[in-house]
Amino acid sequence: MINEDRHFFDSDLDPTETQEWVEALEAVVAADGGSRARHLIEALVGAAGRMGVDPGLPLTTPYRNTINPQDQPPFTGDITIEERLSAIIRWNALAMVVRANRQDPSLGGHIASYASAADLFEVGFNHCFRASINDGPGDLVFLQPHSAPGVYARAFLEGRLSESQLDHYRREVNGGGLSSYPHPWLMPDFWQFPTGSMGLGPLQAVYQARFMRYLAARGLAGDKANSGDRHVWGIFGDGEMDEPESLGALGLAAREGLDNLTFVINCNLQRLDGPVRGNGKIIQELEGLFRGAGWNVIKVLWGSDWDALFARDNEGVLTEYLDKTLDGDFQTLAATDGQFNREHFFARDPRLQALVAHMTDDQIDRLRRGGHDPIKISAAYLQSMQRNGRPTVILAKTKKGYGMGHWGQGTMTSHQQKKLDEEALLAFRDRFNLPLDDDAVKALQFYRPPADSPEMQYLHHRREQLGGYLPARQQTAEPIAIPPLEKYGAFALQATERALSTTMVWARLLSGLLRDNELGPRIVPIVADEARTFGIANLFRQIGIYNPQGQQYQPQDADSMLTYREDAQGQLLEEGISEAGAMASWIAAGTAYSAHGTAMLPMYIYYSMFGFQRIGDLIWAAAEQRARGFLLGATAGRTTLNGEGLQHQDGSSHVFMATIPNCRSWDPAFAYEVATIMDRGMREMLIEQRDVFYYLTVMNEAYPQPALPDHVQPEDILSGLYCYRKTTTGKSKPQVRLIGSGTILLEVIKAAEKLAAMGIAAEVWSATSYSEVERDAQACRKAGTPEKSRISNCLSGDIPIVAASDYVSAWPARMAPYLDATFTVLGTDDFGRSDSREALRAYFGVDSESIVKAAQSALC
Ligand SMILES: Cc1ncc(C[n+]2csc(CCOP(=O)(O)OP(=O)(O)O)c2C)c(N)n1
Ligand SMILES: [Mg+2]
Repeated sequence: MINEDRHFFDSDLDPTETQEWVEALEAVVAADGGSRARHLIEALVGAAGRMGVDPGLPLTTPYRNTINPQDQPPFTGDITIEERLSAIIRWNALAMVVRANRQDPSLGGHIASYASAADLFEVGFNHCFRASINDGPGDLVFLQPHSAPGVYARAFLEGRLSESQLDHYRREVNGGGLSSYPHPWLMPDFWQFPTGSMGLGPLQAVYQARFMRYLAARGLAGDKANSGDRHVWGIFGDGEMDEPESLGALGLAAREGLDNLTFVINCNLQRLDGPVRGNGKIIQELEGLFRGAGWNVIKVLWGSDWDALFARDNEGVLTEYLDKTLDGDFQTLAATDGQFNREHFFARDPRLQALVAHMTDDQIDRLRRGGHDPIKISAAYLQSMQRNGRPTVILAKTKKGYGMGHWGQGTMTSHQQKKLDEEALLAFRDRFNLPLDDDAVKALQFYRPPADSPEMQYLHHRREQLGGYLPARQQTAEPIAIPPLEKYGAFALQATERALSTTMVWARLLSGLLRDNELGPRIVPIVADEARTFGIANLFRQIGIYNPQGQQYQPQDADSMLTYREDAQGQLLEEGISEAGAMASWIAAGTAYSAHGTAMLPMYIYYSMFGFQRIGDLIWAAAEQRARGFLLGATAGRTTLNGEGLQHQDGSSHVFMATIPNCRSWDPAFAYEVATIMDRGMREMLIEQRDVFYYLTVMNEAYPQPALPDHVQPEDILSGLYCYRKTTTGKSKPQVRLIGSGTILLEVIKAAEKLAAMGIAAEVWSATSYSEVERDAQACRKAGTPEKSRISNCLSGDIPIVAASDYVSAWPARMAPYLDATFTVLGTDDFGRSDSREALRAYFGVDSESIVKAAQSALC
């Protein structure tokens, strides 16, 4: 019955009537053009809605180019020279990978991806990607990671990389080599954005475009006229779009009207293992997703040589067959020759066959997909740069391994093809008319045309017009003065009667810093819907929440001191429940010194469990991108955040963090420690311009804060380990050493007092950072001077040591290899659970009682 109903509704009740409507529309188009027709359709759709009829409009358009040939702007380049240049770059990229693997087959590398993307890259480099605008910063370009060989090959032509560097592709250990993928850490003056982990590039591109707008709105972008013109480009893969991060910020980009952003998706229909959507059409799927999210979509599917075919296809039969051909079949059509395409595609319908009857098999073979035609690509790129309030995605259809013949074009295994035999190399040379003799081809010689050749002059001229060469990375910016700690943080150095948590201490320090005229505006506080949790809701009113649309509604709490205030010049980034988005904002702000020439200081405060554990890969990318700033892991510690239970209680973030070489992590217990660490961090990042970032765990347990002890110097706190209290029993030498960090230091102090009451002399140490201590010990050991390490200076001898932590025991245990004494570690090694702090600390064995027992047994 249901099926019959469906059949009833799907069938055309009155084909004649339908035909009349279509003809009426055709008449409107003929008389008044497409925009009038569009107006009428919109009016009809609106009317249908009012009548309660769901118009059920598709989000996709036919499988054709979005830009009609008659609307295409004239191509402004020299197509012959550009095609010669891209052929040479293709060759050098291929030669680089194959040479590396001749030297050492384990090195790897990719040929097929860049082969498919070369024209997408080259049109960008020749026409769009600006290195600088009026001497100010230029566009930001995110490049597909495994197409890096093409970028190196271009830089070689430009004279920015030497033949020897090309020859050391993926050989970096002895210097002078080239990274596998875009790695700013390893090539700091070259690569800007690490895109090696699929999905992080698209996400970051959105937030960079957004941050550009944020800087401009706040008057921090330098010359405002330039900043309005800057653009963010990202060339990504169609397979990469499967990553949740790739699509996760589409809504934000549309909502905030980021028309300074273009995604170019190289739709070669394949990923590593096989087709992206064998049974479907990835381009149509992406079109629907992006259009639904509010983006402009420009499809670049067919090259110029298809224009004539479409023009003659009066019945729309070509479009119909392209529409119904699956990607899996398109892949086979890419992997085969003209004859096969004629027999298996065009022969499906006599009308199709007739369309190509005048063409030879070779001509059919050379029919280009849109993503291989610079003329079609540049039309799309130029259109995407027109500001219409929406971001743009360009869906470019290509062939994976384009030009690699049956050795790689469209083959299921093309992604990992990195060896080509001589026959394949010679065929590649012929396919792209490269000026190389057989011997040069077999020897995989790199080719650079003479400096005075038209190609080289053209190449340099184009880049000159676009403000210089790309990619290129700026490494420093103007330093920013840091106010003296006493000016904003004196309270933190004195004892407080009032109980304060370290989160509250941090918030107070932040408030003070925000008031500093020079540093204040450069701070970018970031939250992912937890400002109230961490007690910084006052910032809503104080500095405003950034929203490019300002606040068009009357907030419910307008009369409150803490009113929820959105503002077009707001300073706080409230990212909603998106830790990945918040982290991408943190990266944009933390690398603003490089990407925008304006140093900023991001402080992102979040539930500590949803940091390294949830978005660790983004933090890793931030590290390699040399981001500078503070990450605040709040409500940290497995027993300190007590009620929230297993999923929230963080006992491991410090262990993850310790694996990131330029992240300095801290687990402070007291206000003066927090203040000292913040002060040092800001100096290190903004004045000394060192590429480090700080991870600080801050807690929600409030207790009276002690004053900075007289015997403690800032260097002691910053070394990661210092003596907080000498023995209290009057004995000259301690019998046991107790170490604690974070709130557990208070349990350690209590334990020391209990031990003293038993007549046992205990020394109390605060470990502000086990990883700093361990890194120092490791460095001293490597340098052959272990006796100079902080550990040796503080903890040498055979006095038993007990360390207690709110983190897993692996965190303090980092010190174990460097200690001579008996070392007992108490940690929180288990799933978390809900209960009172006392109960949890007893359960995990990190309360004062457990510490006393551990000390007693260590003394036995
Ligand atoms: C997060 C992550 N997972 C897996 C990979 C390994 N990887 C690199 S490229 C690739 C396939 C990419 O396919 P696509 O995005 O379609 O790019 P194409 O090479 O086809 O242009 C994979 C799986 C990676 N780099 N990052
Ligand atoms: Mg692909």
